Amino acid sequence: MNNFKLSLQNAESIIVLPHVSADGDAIGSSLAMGYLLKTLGKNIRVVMDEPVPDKYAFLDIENLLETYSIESLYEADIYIALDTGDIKRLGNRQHIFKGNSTWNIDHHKTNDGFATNNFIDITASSTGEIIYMFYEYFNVGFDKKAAEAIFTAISTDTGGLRYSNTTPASMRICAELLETGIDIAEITHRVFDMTPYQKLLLKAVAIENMRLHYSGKLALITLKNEDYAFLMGKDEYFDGIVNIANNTEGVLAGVLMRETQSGEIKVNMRSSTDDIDVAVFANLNGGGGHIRAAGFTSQNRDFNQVYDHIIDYFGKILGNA
Ligand SMILES: [Mn+2]
Repeated sequence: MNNFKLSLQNAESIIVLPHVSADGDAIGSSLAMGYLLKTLGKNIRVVMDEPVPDKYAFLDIENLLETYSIESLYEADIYIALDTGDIKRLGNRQHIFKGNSTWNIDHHKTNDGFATNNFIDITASSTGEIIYMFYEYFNVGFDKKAAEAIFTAISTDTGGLRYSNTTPASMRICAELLETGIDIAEITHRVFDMTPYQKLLLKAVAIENMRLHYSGKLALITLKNEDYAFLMGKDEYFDGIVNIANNTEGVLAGVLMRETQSGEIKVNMRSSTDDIDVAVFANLNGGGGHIRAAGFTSQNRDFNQVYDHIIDYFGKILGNA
């Protein structure tokens, strides 16, 4: 953190970059970092790969979030990638992230240290939790908007302080954030409960297309383009769909594989036991993640090839599980 402080001394303009398909941790931690750096007198831009998902728009009180455009210039003294395990997760913005003053602040164990400065804390539940520590380090107090952003970040990655990555520290930090008077019932309702109708339809299709394999230990949801044409590009609705598979009783590994409009196959995986490390399979395929949550994108294989690959792989690891 001292190095970060040093590099800020010579910097005026800073661009913050959350990962593609930004979730609550990516957006919450980016906004909180943005607010912190603004308080420290810096010029801040937070550049997303895609439009802000509706469900997180309430966090952007200062209209700090902008969507990447190929026509725009992105010159800054420092570039900070947040919650981003590898450079590919910056999507269309990979070329922005350049120069000698790039920072990679993250909590993913698979993070490959792609920046000139890397601050990785794999004991943190979320990147939001790391940003909280930056506030402490710079001795900047929390206002409500910063507290809401960090709470959303921690809450997203810990499933509302319920997942195994929840630590006593996560809970203490959330208690501190609660002191600012944030409305956690409202945030929780927006982040976890409220469902747009189209997402409900997507869930229905996902359940219909789910098949169990290996005596019900693997649940695999397959979706082709035509199965979800009604979403009309609202890719953010895929957030959490894989959990339908993994939350089915008896399932040890849940997988969602879907075709995208550009012809790629996206694979999301969840495991319900630390004995099955889905990050291994993700890494083998050029992706990344955690033991219980990982994924990859396959560019040059067709749907059936990826399907067979998944079935074969999980057959080997679930055969004796
Ligand atoms: Mn995260």
